[in-house]
Amino acid sequence: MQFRVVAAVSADTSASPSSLTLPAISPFPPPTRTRDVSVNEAESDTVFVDSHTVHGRRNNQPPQLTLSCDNANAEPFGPTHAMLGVLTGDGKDEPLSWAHDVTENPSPGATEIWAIYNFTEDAHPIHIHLVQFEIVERENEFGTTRGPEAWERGRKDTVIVYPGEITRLKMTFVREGRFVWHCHILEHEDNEMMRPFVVGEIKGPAATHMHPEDIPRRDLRLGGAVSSSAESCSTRTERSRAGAMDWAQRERERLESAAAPRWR
Ligand SMILES: [Cu+2]
Repeated sequence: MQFRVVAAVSADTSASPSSLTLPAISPFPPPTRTRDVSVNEAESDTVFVDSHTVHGRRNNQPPQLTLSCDNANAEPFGPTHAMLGVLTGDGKDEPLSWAHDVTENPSPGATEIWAIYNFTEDAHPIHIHLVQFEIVERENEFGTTRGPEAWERGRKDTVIVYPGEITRLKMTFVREGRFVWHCHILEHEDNEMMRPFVVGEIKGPAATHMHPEDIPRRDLRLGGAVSSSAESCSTRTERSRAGAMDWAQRERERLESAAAPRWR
């Protein structure tokens, strides 16, 4: 393609963006409830390190971690996949898979605040289907809040949630039905970082009927990564791999079964 810049052949009647006035956004009604939801990381089943006191964000970790497997105090280390979930009563993260029961069930027309707690070490673009929300504020790990960025002050359907922060959104659920919310990083959304939510009556199954214990452990690429205590670690890796293969077979059978739920 080629374009050529030439002298104007007619008067320029376009408006400068700086002189434009955008239509006002009508505010949401006052929220009737707040939901605490979470963004989480599943830790490795096969990579362990010598125990350290505070697990999680990089700046909480000691400068040297030693790979360990047989140490009784060793802790799992190395995130395998990110998930969404809720908060426990005492404020801890509770990751839930796609298959778990619906936990977010707003009434049609309800206005709610969703407080998204990001327990991971990464920022995630979180997208909520079929709803337009307002970014109310973000709260960092020290309790300091700040408003949305200049480019985030209109209605949004995706928001970046930063690590160690609470991102609060306000929205009115005008459409009834079953929708999803998820991370928009492809590798994340395709790997269980997605949850259903239902506006109004939950029709059909509340969950996919897959037992939470059957959720696959996607820790297949780490075999041999642990140098010490190789036998114990490889045994653990093999168990993890076998469990995932079993799950994959059962999932294939479930999808092929005529009785499988068809609501997706
Ligand atoms: Cu993500």
